[in-house]
Amino acid sequence: LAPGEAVDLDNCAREPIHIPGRIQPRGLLLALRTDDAVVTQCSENVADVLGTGPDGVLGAPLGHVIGTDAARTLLDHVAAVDDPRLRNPVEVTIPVGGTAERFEAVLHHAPGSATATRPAVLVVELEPFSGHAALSYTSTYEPVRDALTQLDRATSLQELYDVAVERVRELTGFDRVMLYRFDADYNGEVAAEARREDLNPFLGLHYPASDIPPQARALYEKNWIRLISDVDYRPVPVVPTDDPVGGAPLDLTYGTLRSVSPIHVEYLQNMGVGASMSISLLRDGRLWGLIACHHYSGAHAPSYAARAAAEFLGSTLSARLVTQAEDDRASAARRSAGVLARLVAATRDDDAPLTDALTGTPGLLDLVDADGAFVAAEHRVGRLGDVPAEETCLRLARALAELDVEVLVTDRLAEEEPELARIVPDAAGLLALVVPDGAVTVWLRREVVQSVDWGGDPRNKAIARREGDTVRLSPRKSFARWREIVRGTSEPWTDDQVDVATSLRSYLAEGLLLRGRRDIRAAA
Ligand code: BLA
Repeated sequence: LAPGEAVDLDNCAREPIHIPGRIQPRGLLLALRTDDAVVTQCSENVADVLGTGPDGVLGAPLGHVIGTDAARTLLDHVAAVDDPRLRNPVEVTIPVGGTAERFEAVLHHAPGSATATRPAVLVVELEPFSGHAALSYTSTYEPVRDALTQLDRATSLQELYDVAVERVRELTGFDRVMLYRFDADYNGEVAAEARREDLNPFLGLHYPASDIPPQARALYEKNWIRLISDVDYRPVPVVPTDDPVGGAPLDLTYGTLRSVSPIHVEYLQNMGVGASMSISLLRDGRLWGLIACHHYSGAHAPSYAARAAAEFLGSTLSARLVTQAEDDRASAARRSAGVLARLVAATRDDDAPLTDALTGTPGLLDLVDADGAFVAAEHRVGRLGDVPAEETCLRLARALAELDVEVLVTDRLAEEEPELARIVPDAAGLLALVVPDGAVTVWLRREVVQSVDWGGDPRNKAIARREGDTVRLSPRKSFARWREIVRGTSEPWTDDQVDVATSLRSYLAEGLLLRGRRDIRAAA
């Protein structure tokens, strides 16, 4: 952004977050040419960690910077594997001021850095060894194996989500772990949650698509895990900013230390978050959701191994989600076919009014989930769940009968059918079946719950909101804007729900015709 330029949703999506030119200070970064292992760029904090400043590091061979043994270990490793990312981390011991210190090295080739005449740039990120046995059998393999067994046993999507968040929380120790699922427009909902008991639940809350702009989503499709271990960190510049060989800023798409967008940092601070981590959930290569983790009591940095284990769970979950979604759909279809058969059988009983047949056990709400449903037929109204008074139902039924439609489906009633919305102002979603001169059947859904109070502190205490005067679009304002955009929409009706309702309509039309014939015969 140009100095003084206000942040809005458009330039927010243009922020080039893959080339921030800075890193988070929990580790240090070295970039080197792969042909001669000479360091071409480094993070300014090398002096704090290694005791030698950028002047002593830039232009020096890797062996001079981290010691010949550590350099050999890393370079051999890179020579042995195609994609160094697949075998991270590498443990190394580096002499620092006379003592040997242990580090986890995370390696990758900077994307796009190799050309016909130039070998790739190797990015080495070094994080001090976190102390506990990072790669031990008990700390990672066992919980992962248990989690996989549990994921395997799960019989519904919700159970999969619940297992995933519980296990990721156990592996990584975050205060709150959420499964955040996108809708078709990338608005999201917290679909599962494991949290410290004293925290307010976020389960069921909705957030706008603009909270995670498109370039961030694209990045998360490539790099499946990111950790912001201390939201209040001071970014450390990478020097020189441009790679002296390629002449471009270092691409940190795959960097684990990549510095975070300042807007997102403010967002997390507003939420009272001290550390944040996300794991991508993909479906056919596209971002489907995130496992989003928060820590509230300051910084939090799980070891690379724990993160890798969490990422592995995320990718296993991603694979399971597809088959489970199909299984869930198939069993929902079987269930609704059963309900449909029983409803239709009930309507074929000439002695019972149609309104009773559709509002008994099972009833219309067992066929299609909604907040309320009613049927108007034979001068009666049968109501279920949260529906308006009988008089209002009749007015709506008459208005629908005049529309000359057989099936009407909308999840934004006020926008698409303003006349009908005036009759039922509390409804945002409507699914209606009209059999002319026979019956009108209606399911209604309320506006989706979309209120989240950003002023509310997840730790149940009031937080002081920072009022930055350079950043005018605070995450909070973006939320207010989103409310305006999606005002008046309900949960969408699925194709399966519309299909089964449409089948019911055919049976009702046929049944009403039969009843009519019998009535005529009886009268004759
Ligand atoms: C990134 N926004 C993110 C991320 C999440 C969210 C999970 C990924 C990074 C991380 O793990 O922290 C959003 N976090 C949420 C949501 C919940 C949560 C919805 O916990 C719900 C519980 N964000 C804004 C606005 C802009 C914006 C208005 O609200 C832009 C003007 C930007 N969000 C933004 C950017 C990133 C981001 C740029 C990428 C951060 C990065 O990786 O550098």
